[in-house]
Amino acid sequence: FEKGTSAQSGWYPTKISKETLPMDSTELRQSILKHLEFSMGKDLVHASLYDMRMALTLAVRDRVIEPWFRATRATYAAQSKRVYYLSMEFLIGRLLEDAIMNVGLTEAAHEAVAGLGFDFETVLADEPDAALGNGGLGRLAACFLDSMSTLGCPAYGYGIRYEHGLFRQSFAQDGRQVETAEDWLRQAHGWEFERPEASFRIGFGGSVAENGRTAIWTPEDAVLAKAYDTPIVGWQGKWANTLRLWGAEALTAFDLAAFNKGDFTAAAAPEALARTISRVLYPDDTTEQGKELRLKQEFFFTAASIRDILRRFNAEHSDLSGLPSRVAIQMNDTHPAIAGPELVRALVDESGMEFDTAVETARACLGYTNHTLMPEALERWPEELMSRVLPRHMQIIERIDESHAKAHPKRNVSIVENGEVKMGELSFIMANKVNGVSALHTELVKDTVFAELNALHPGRIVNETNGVTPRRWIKGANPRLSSLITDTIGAGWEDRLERLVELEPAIADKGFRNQFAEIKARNKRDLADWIERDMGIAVNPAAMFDVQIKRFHEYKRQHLNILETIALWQEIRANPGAGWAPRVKIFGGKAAPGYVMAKEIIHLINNVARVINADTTTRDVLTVVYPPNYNVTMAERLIPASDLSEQISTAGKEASGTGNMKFSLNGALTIGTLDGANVEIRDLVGPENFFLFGMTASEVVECRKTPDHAARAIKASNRLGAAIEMIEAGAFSNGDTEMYHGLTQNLRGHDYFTVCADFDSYWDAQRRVDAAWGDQDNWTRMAAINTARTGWFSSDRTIQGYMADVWKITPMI
Ligand code: B1N
Repeated sequence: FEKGTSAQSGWYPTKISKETLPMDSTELRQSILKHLEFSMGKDLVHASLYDMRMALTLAVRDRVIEPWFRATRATYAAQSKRVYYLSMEFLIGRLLEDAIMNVGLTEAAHEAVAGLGFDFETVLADEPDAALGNGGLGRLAACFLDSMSTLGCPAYGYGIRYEHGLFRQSFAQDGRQVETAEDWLRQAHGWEFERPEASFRIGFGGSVAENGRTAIWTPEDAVLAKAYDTPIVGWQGKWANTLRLWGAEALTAFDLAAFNKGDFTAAAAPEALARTISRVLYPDDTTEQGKELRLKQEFFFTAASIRDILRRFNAEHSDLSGLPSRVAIQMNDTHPAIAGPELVRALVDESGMEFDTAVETARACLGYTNHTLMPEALERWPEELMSRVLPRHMQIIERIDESHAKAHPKRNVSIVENGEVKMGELSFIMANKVNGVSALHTELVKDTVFAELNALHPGRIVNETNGVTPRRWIKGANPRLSSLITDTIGAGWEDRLERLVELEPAIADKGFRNQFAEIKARNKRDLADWIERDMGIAVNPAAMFDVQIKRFHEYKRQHLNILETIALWQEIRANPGAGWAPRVKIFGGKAAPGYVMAKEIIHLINNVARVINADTTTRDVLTVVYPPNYNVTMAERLIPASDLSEQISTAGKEASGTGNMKFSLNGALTIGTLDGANVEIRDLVGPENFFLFGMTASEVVECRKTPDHAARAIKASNRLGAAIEMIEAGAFSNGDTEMYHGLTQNLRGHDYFTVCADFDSYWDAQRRVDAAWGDQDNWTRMAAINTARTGWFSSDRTIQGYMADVWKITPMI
């Protein structure tokens, strides 16, 4: 490294080493062969697909080491502030293709692998998805890692190395969701480095002894948190950060005395018990399970991360009052909210800092992102549980609560209430910035859940609208569109996505539109082939691909979509010659295993698909497909081939959405409500290029005040009434009239998510979609405008916002 000229840091890694120079395929081939032989212990003749994939992974990983070390050294030399992104979930998917792309080895790798007799795509497809997340929140964390590395923001992601990621979904039982354990770590994980030296003892339970100003916590049980590091390289390999995931192990792996007595089960018990902490990802999304194990998981990874952060700080500095100028800790929702009390505990009990100073110091380091307003998702822990599992932390929480109440005697806000610890309030009070994830969501955060706290701490709440990484979601997932973009506006848009506006003048050109349309058509043919191969369903690639992919939840209203599908089917049957726009309705997504209503909706969709797809009179114009086990890789396949993006949540319920952004960027038009980031998408693409329907957030609140809003809507809409009656009559359940009773009763009665009240508006918007589809060239124009105007949704822009407003960090490159 040489001292460079970077204005902020005084350090800049100017020297480009041999390792970062472009590599040719011969060199990469040598490296693959070396790893086949010395890492996998195979020669080429005997190499399996797995061997080849691992050898390629290790050869590519070698290329990531240099930027990784360089980034670490530059950060250290500049004594730069670092971001610590604490998240229960990192939904990173596959890593190989992304890394190859980021270090500029796509052509070389293709050539080298083909030259060794393997199909490149097949090798890439052999990598299992790292499904360490449920949905948007976890995928956002993964996009942020990519952007922080691309922007040269010194950062660590901290989370849990779950042995089993999100469950695998099948529809094996007559279209019902069946969950099986996912096993991504059965094979070696080629990207990670085990770090036994970075291990911490994490305690639970026990007792607290007062000792003057400080206290001594003596836990009853403890497990070992061991670090596993994965380098995350940014665009063009200029910078790499670390994703550090913690695995739980027993302190003493094995009870030899029990073993020697022949009790083999008892001998293995300590290890088995400890490991449960990092065994499974909770399959919740926006609903919380009040499980002791979940609380332990949260404390486990948060405490290990805080210790790691303090160890790194103490190795470089001696005065803990300087912590906030070196450390920015971001809490991804309330799951790591115990970071506040744990940091205070470390500062007070282990370093002798005065309590109030410790609280101030911790607050100056902490940021909190809120991702949902759903009341059931705002974490609350029974005081009894918290006191039992984390007795010292409970004391600290009470003291924070008391001093906050004392400072604001007139206001009625507390962290501990009715025997529960409210983690949202704790996070808010312990953070110097609290952010929402879209403009609308941030306003609702200010006006609803945190209205009182917002009044006490004006300016603490800021908005950082979500974004997605264009490297994975355009460059990697849609290479054809990427080439057209490069041909049209030149290279270098991948990390300057606002440049997509430069496409706009070209859209007036018929030749450009034809190319844009042809790319979509080819992506759709690829998807149609996959659907045929995978599910045995033949779909018409010229039909409109109408796609709703996301977790299943009543607020996301997949049932609104399937009701409209039923009504449409009936209308087509009644009027077959009316020139219907042919559609393929595609669904994808998982439901939390305990979420009965969401699973009923999944079951209904599969049964509706079975019945409609068997109708020869409508087959040419309407098909319903629902491939099982939706994940990141499936999203990469579906999004570039989509024409219509379904973003139809009840207004006020979807905090942001990020799939919505991926669709627009890839040239799909949106049918959607004024919810989450849909609002900002519509503002950017223009109302004429967006199919809006439904009530606004405040209209929904008003509507609910009329207790019979659903009954009235059903009465007013023959189509809706008929669709519900068909379900009730057993049309999709082989005559069983009881099967969907829970669902239809809910619609007719409570209908909290206002499916019925929004139905007619949705139907009308769908017919506007049909009409627009009739003019294919104009559809293409609108689709291209969506691509050109949504560059703002790059997660690079989002991260720049966090760096400026929340973390106060300047980039290192
Ligand atoms: O976070 C995404 C948003 O784009 C989505 O709108 C939002 O629904 C999602 C408990 C959650 N909010 N809350 C969760 C996940 C797991 C869990 O155990 C809650 N996920 C979201 C990114 O901002």
